[in-house]
Amino acid sequence: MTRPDGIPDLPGAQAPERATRNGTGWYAVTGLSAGAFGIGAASLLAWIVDALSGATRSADPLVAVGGWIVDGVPPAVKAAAVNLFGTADKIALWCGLALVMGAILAGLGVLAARAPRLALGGVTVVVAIAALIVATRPDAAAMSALPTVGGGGVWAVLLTGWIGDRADQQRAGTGQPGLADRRSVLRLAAGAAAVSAVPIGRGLTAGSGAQTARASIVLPTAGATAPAAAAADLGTPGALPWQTPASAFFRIDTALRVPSVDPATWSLRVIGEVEREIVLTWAELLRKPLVERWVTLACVSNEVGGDLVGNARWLGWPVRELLAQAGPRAGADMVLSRSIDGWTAGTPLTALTDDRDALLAIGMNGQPLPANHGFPVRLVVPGLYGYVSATKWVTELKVTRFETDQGYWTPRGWSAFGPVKTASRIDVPRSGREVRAGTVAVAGVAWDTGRGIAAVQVRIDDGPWQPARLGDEPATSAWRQWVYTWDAQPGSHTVTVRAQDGTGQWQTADVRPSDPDGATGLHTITVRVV
Ligand SMILES: Nc1nc2c(c(=O)[nH]1)N[C@H]1C(S)=C(S)[C@@H](COP(=O)(O)O)O[C@H]1N2
Ligand SMILES: [Mo]
Repeated sequence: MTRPDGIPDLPGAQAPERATRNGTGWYAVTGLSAGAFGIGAASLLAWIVDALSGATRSADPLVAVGGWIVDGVPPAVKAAAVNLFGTADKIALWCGLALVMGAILAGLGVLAARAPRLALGGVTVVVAIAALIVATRPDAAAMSALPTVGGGGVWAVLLTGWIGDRADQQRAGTGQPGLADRRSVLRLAAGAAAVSAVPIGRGLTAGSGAQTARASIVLPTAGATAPAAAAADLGTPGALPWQTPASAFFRIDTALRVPSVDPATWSLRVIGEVEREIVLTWAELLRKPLVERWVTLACVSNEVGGDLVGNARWLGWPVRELLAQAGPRAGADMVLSRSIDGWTAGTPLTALTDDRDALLAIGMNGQPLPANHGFPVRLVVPGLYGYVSATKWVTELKVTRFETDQGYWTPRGWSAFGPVKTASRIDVPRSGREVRAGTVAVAGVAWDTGRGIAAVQVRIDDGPWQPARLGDEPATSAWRQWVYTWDAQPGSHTVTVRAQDGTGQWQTADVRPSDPDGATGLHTITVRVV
């Protein structure tokens, strides 16, 4: 037998040399595949356990550890990650997790060859930590940690078995490194297939129950329909539509996998400082008098000029009615809404009981909510940023106090209160573009989802503020389109916009970051006129 480098390969005699040349790599690869099989086994078991306990996907150690990292990273790291990766931050997290885990699995493989007991100790520690994380996730069920422990067992058995075999062969001088290398590569490939097959299989069947349910839903018609909005869209070429299609609507949440909730088993509990606790089922909700409202949803993380904002027609039952049935006790000033995956928002009780029509929404633009926008039921509250109000996959409303409870983002450095700040944005022309001299339509949107928009003005360079023409405002909770006809002269120019809210207050020009309660400052673009 000849090795690739031409030196004859004498079995046995070569073993020590090969061990130093290839041994570490072999053990690392074997460690990786043993761990991969363990993870695959854990995910497979989790699939079963989740199905048995009716949970969404809480028992999967990868999902639990990923979610634990998302919840635990310091706000500064999180902000840096979002800045660096944008909405790909979830993919970045998976890649980072894969790298770290790969290093641990490979490292324990190498260790197993030298100190098997120590390696087994390491495996035990890793599995124990993972099991602890799984068991303490907000959506953990009684048996949630079992799959992790089972997968850990598979990992330990394969690791000791494979590495023990190899060590035995080497000692007996019968090791056939070439064959062993090929085998370990096959094992690695099989292991990788094991870990990826489970999430892929789960993804393919994921929420098939919820998806079938969604497809067969016929939304009830609203007793009160949303006002006509035909004149809200100015139709400026290149501008975004006034009504944002669900497919183009921004998505923000901490869910690494979109929860799949079957409406048949969904219910909403109203608990806490109430006269009567309430459990509302999907069938009951569908029979309530529903209303349809235009509401623009804005994210507190939206930068000046950013696109984390969208406008849709929401169908739902005013939360006010539900809370009236529960009867909040005197002294309560907050509702802590909780989603099926444990995420929470703290909303002022008044925002849910006043006449702004905060909705327990089941429809978006005439369709059942898409899964990633909260199917089957979410909150939509005019005037408040999503992080303090717009709970998707909502399953619980706890009537409480700001001094007792905090929503998810508050201990992470964001304000407990998040009223939407007046903002305006230029969408055409795009910043940095060249435009032809002459008549140029400058257009965009302005929003203040509480007070509405009364006026928008545009300024070219350091010139005077000029009024923009406004589209209709069917609801003060919706954004408003505007257009300004500019007689553009050749050269480089800046264009700035500002909006006035329904009370006559102009948007502030003070530049502040989105942290802790929403960015301020005026959106300015630069255009070259030729
Ligand atoms: N369950 C759950 N609901 C959530 C969040 C979340 O992380 N989990 N994020 C909130 C935030 S910060 C925003 S801005 C809105 C975004 O709603 P969208 O994804 O439908 O646009 O959802 C809110 N609801
Ligand atoms: Mo947000």
